[in-house]
Amino acid sequence: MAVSEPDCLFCKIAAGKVPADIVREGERTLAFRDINPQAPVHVLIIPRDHYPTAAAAGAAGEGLLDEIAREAHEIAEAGGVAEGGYRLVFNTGADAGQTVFHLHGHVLGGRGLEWPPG
Ligand code: IU
Repeated sequence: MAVSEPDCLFCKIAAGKVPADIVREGERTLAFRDINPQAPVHVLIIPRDHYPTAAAAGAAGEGLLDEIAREAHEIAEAGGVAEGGYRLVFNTGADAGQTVFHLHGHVLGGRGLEWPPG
């Protein structure tokens, strides 16, 4: 598994080469505000290493998805939406709406979120 992909936007954000509104920095992860927010709280959590999807990160067996889930809850608490509820989403594949193929968990909260999603 490549640690970094030269043409990957989120690898560039992780390396500090492209600016982002960073809310949290971990040793293995980085969280920043989505540039096109879909809810009052909309933060993306990415691994610093390049995994194209949640499935790829899960298969690597390094506990990254667990870490992202923990961080999502801390971000939700900091954003005041943990008690009311929030959504942690991994769009996986083009049909699911994934447009950036560097794993990212969306943390969405602060408004009523409908189900089923569009
Ligand atoms: P998706 O699950 O791959 O569709 O999510 C990609 C997200 O990345 C989407 O919500 C975009 O608004 C967001 N994003 C961003 O925050 N900054 C960028 O420079 C780009 C996309 I390109």
